[in-house]
Amino acid sequence: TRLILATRNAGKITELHAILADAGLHHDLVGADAYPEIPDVKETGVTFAENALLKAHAMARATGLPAVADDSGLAVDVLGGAPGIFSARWSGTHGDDTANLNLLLAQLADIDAPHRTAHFACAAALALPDGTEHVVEGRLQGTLRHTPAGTNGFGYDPILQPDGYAVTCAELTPAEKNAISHRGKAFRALVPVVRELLG
Ligand code: ITT
Ligand code: NA
Repeated sequence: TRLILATRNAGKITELHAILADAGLHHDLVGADAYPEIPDVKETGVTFAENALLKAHAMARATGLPAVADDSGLAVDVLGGAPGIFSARWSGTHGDDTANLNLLLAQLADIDAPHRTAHFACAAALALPDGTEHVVEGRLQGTLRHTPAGTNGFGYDPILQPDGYAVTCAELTPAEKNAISHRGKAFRALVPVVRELLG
């Protein structure tokens, strides 16, 4: 059966294919770009979970097919959890990873090591056309570098160093990142629910 990945973020789609396949999910996974006629829903929620559910429900309703969505971001402790749900448009331009990362680094320029704690958060939502829903969250705790390092991954990966590691997420291989990431944790927790509801 078909399961829609209700996202247009290429970095997420790449990771989700690997995470879901490794978890043994054998559905026909199709990204939102396969449905160009369906408009993006407004992310009006105030939490990752609310926004992930909004995106999953909108896609399931519009297609009549089950859909999973990912809402995620970086929460910086010294900024009170920002950029949080605004991570994709922190610089003002939605999806400009380089501008978003550079603005955040500038805002943290005077903050030194002990206070550079942060985490990635991901809400993974499943919605069925009949309105059935489920959402789970995962986190990856770490600290923020002053200078980006590494070219793997996307978004803020070059500046987040996971706790217990001496490298950034962008210096991990995709498999290493997925094994510990917020997205890996959230979607691996969602898989049993997908199995139970979709078979
Ligand atoms: P969709 O809504 O279509 O899924 P989006 O990019 O707008 O795509 P979000 O609103 O969830 O998605 O924004 C997520 C942002 O958080 C993303 O642009 C990154 O900057 C950041 N982010 C999320 N997961 C990340 C990860 O694993 N590594 C680095 N940055 C991440
Ligand atoms: Na969002």
